[in-house]
Amino acid sequence: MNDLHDLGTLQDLPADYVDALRAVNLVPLWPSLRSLIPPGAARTATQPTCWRWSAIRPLLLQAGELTPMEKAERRVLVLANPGRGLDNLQASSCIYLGMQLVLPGETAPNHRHTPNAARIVVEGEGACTIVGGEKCAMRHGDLVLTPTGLWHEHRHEGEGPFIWLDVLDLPLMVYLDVSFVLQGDAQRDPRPPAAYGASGVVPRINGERTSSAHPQLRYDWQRTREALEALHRQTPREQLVEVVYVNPETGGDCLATIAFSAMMLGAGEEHSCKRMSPARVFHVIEGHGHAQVDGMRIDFGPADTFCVPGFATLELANGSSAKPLCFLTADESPVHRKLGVYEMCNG
Ligand code: 1HN
Repeated sequence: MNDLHDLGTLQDLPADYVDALRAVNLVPLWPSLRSLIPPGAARTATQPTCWRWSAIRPLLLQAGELTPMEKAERRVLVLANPGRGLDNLQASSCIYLGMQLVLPGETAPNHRHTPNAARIVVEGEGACTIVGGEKCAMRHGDLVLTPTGLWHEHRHEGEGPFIWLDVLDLPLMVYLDVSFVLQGDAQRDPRPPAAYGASGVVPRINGERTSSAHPQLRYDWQRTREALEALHRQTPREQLVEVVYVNPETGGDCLATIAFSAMMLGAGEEHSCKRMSPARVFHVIEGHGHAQVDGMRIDFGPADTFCVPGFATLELANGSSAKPLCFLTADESPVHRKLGVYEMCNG
């Protein structure tokens, strides 16, 4: 059924015919058809890639010496996938990754933009992100959301460098021609989070429940880790221990385009993961081990980040016989689901 004819190339046509077409902005489909819809399986330019913390950290600290915040607005080194062209600043088709540095006393100015963003805290103490007037503390392993359209700025009131991993749907927004930013004045008198900070409760003001499209912006790593540990205790060894970051009001993905999860592999555990269509990014919160991504071995340790292309085979192994291995992951599944392709690709 998938035995299709070779459709040839543009060179099979007379050059003056192709020129006549192009002169009136026409192009024949058939020479491109097989690469546009390859028979049987999709293709991706995304390559399995690992970005090592030991390589990133010194270069990022150097950026802190070379480039003041006023010259950068956001002082970031982008984790670019070589298969997609480094200058395209893409980890995968929809996901952008960057490691951002804020130094003590610095502020990354207030702005809002169409791309959805999230931060995973890697190193440091005493910084915060103010998102939509809410002051979100940032501690190691926390996930802090900056959904589309919300004002956000970063402040570092502690000591030493502060570093986090930015995860954005920027490539998608750029592709859709909707990527833009608005600058704003600093947000005054930010309030602490009032909803879902601890117990799943939300404020009621004058008898009415408050409502927000994104009721929870900060997900505390220590609480997530406790949930993973509890789940690990009650899960059979062959089953992967994973929790998904949800919007607590809807139960849906916490951002519209990128899904986030946390994973724990107990001491000595290994897992073969299901092949999935969405590309996926893994960031190591604690522990070390290795992955086989389409047969390519990636060794990783704390704060390393690696990317698994869509449809790739994936095996994960904890390299420690004593300690757990924990990841935060980000993947493109919300886009695949909304486009209706998820079922056909992963059925
Ligand atoms: C952005 O707004 C931030 O707010 C970080 O920290 C990285 C990359 C591209 C476009 C906007 C931030 C970004 C970004």
